[in-house]
Amino acid sequence: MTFRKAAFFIVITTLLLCIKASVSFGKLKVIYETDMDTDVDDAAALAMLHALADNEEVELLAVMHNTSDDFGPGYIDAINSYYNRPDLPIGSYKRDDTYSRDIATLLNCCPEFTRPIVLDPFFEGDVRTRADVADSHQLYIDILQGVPESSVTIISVGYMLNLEYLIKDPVGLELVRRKVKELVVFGGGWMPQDERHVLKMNLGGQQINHTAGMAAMHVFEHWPTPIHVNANRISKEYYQGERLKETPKNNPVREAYRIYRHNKEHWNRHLADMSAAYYAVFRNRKPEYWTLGSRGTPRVGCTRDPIIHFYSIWDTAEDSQHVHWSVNPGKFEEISEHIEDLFVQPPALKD
Ligand SMILES: [Ca+2]
Repeated sequence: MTFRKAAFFIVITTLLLCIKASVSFGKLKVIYETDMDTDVDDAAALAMLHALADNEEVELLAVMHNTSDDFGPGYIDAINSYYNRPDLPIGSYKRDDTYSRDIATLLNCCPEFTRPIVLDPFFEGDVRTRADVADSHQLYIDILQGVPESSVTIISVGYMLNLEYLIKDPVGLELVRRKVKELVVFGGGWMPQDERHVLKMNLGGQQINHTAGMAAMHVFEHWPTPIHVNANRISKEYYQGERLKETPKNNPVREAYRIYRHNKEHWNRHLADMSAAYYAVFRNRKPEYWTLGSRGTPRVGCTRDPIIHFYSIWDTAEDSQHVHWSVNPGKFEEISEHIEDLFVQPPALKD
């Protein structure tokens, strides 16, 4: 190689490395908080985040499991392994006081998909139960200590128990204040009118899990950085999931939908948790997709009413850093199709 050619090669290589570094710098750093096994949208939302990571739009830092159900972490590991990220850190809530399976038992619904997939050697992964993964609290501390200021987005689509205990610890609270840019939540129903809404399932439901309801109450009152909570959801005619049938049988998300929807006429299911993950990634790049409501504080209240124990209410305050967001109904079709494109996207090839 001549000197001129070598110099040209070095310049081009340096340029490409700089471009790659700048793209990498722009990736959204995400920690995903899930009550895996309450519903299958948690699974598809995680698949979607893996696809977005494959597409260089997201950097997944960790997945945190936030209930006392044992097999959620093993199932999360099955998804991570399927997407060729078997070493992606997983943390879990470790106390034995808040089971999301309670609602399934109570309503005689919602087939359990985590246990059968974790125990089936056909699916990848070497984690079984909560005992095999880190305590979410310590994992949060370790991760947040190692990231730049105001760089992390937490997407919370389950109970808030991990987050509650994180910010009850002064060290954790200070790390969140410094390192967490925002908390994006699905589990709302917050609207600006002075009206109470029944607390939604992602946050524990109206009366199912008292510990989860109390956790949401604490987090919304004390979280030190901006919170973005949903006010609506993508309506039923745009539900997705049927195309998972086109994916390989060892795809644990496909299997979850097969188990969950086996006696239904199709596999389409709501896009609740996916919409929050989608909002977190595309809220700035696609502002026409969203409607932002008034600023204020999402609050969870508690009554002694024999029917409704927990409720949510939006406490409007223009100087608040928190906001509620809605998906633009005119974009339901476009967004729902893109969400499904992402969660059926084949995993990137291994290096
Ligand atoms: Ca959920």
